[in-house]
Amino acid sequence: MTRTASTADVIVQSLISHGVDTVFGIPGVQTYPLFDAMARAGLRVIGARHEQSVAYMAFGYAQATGRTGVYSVVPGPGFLNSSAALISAYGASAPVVCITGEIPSAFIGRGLGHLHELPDQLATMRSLTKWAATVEHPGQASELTARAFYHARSGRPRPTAIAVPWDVLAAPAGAGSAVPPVPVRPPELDRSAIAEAARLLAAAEHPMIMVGGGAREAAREVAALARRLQAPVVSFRAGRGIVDDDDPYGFTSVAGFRRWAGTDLLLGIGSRLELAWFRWPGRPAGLRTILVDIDPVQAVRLQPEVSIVADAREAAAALAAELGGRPGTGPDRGAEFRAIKEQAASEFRDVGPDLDYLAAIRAALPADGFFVEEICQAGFASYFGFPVHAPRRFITCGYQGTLGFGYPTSLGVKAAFPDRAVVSIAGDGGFMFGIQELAAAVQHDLGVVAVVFNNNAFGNVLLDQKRLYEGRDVGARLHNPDFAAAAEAFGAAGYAVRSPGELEITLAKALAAGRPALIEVKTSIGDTAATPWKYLMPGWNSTPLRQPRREASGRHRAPARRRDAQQRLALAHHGLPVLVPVRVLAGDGPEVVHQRLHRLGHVEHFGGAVDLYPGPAEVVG
Ligand SMILES: Cc1ncc(C[n+]2csc(CCOP(=O)(O)OP(=O)(O)O)c2C)c(N)n1
Ligand SMILES: [Mg+2]
Repeated sequence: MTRTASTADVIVQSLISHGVDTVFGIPGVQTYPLFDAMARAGLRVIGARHEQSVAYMAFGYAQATGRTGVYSVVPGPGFLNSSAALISAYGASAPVVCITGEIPSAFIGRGLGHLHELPDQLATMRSLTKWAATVEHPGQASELTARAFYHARSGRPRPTAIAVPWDVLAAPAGAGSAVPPVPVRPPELDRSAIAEAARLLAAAEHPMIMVGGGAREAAREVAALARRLQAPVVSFRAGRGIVDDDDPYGFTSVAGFRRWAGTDLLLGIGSRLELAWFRWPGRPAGLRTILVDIDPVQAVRLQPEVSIVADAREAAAALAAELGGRPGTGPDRGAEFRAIKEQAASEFRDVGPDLDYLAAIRAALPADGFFVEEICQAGFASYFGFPVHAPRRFITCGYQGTLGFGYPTSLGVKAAFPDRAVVSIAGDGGFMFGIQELAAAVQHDLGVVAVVFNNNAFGNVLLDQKRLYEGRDVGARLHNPDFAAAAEAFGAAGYAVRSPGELEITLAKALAAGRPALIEVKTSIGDTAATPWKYLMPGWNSTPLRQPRREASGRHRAPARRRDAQQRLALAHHGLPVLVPVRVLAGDGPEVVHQRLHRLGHVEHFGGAVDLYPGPAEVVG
């Protein structure tokens, strides 16, 4: 009997025509036809034990390969479970396509309470992605799938999503024509902008290049440009490895900051320039700025002197070619840069044992292996303390800083590169967000080695609380399982170590075995000699959060409290983890407050007072 192709078959054929070889997913009744179609078509399906994990796996797959990662989940709660990963992929500019279900067409928007109904799922999808659509009819399936892939990759890569109502997914698709993949083309190079940028670059004495995830495909061109300009190439997270850390021109953020005050021109390539605009206090006087970014909106936000909206590789190559016709390279600064890097490395030694553990991982992990960071003490230190030798080898969550992303993300990396070593690090807190995926790792033979730094605490939070609240802490101490025994219970290899030397030996052994493994590093909160934050946020120490002053007279208390609130708001604006409700008397009225604050996160009338929960707010008066 010949089977009539359904909407699900059309979507699967479209996935295959877009080069998809793996879909991460958890099936449910609304998506049965899709999973059955994938099975019949021979697509590899990798499952997990929570929807957030399949989305993180797709994210890891995309970050490691540069190709589009695909995942599928049921609508409503299944989609929402994946949302933290989806918004992390958005933050990291990763091409990820989500294929979810939807309640039957006849129920959409009516609030009748169908299984997994969200009041407006499409609106929710749109708020977490660059582009989203509902496939309302089988005839739209091929085109909307092609659009999802196109938008995920065109311009600035970002996640997209399609939802297919239950009835539509199973419906016969008829003989509609398949829409082939639409090639993604970079914007035309603006030659006059290149010439203008080259003119500024040729005149600069101390230029600095700053790269982000958008420059990962331009490693060779960026390295050539760096030598032509005798400029350091600074990266913070996603840009790590674009220039090898062993290369004198490859700078971490800590080395970059040492050079910042003397910089006269900043050339950003595929970077949000988070360091220069947000983390490093102040700017060198007279700094000239050039920004190469495929996303034109970045230029609106950063207001560079010259904006080049372009593919990073094309623009870097064009800049080097344009500079070729101008007076030559200045004196070789290789030795000078190497000295700056050495000074920076000795400066951040005070971060303590985490650096020794990172060095142990580096020693055991081959240069082509992958390191997946996490939101933990060792993870923060790894931004500058873990040497990276090629782009896409340091897998980061980027600005979302989503606790728990690391381990499931690393499984997606391993699914893409089964023959390469993959190490995922995490704290005890973050790892427990995804510990159940040890089961998926064993089931799908994904031999990631997880290194879990166990200090029995949400250590980052606990350290902050102690510093900010007179030594008090709340909600940050943790009880944990015996991690090695838990790993063994899942069928993975489990180890526990107490020193960097032991970690190096054990990690080498676990990587050689190739099986899923967990190595618990038994540490304690007191082992954190110095916070890595002073290197990630060099202004941090110079603007400590003042405790409210205890003053004798009530007359002085109010202004002190207001100054403190303003200081907290300013810190919140700089992205520091401060969230303090500011209570304004009802008599003030929201207008008065609006005059003082830019862009309020949220204004709420409650019980006669107005509570302001500052989002990215700025105190202007
Ligand atoms: C999704 C999410 N929830 C909460 C946080 C806030 N947060 C940041 S670090 C942290 C604690 C991390 O603890 P752990 O993983 O044990 O690492 P440690 O700091 O102890 O090294 C928390 C709760 C976050 N960044 N992301
Ligand atoms: Mg911890």
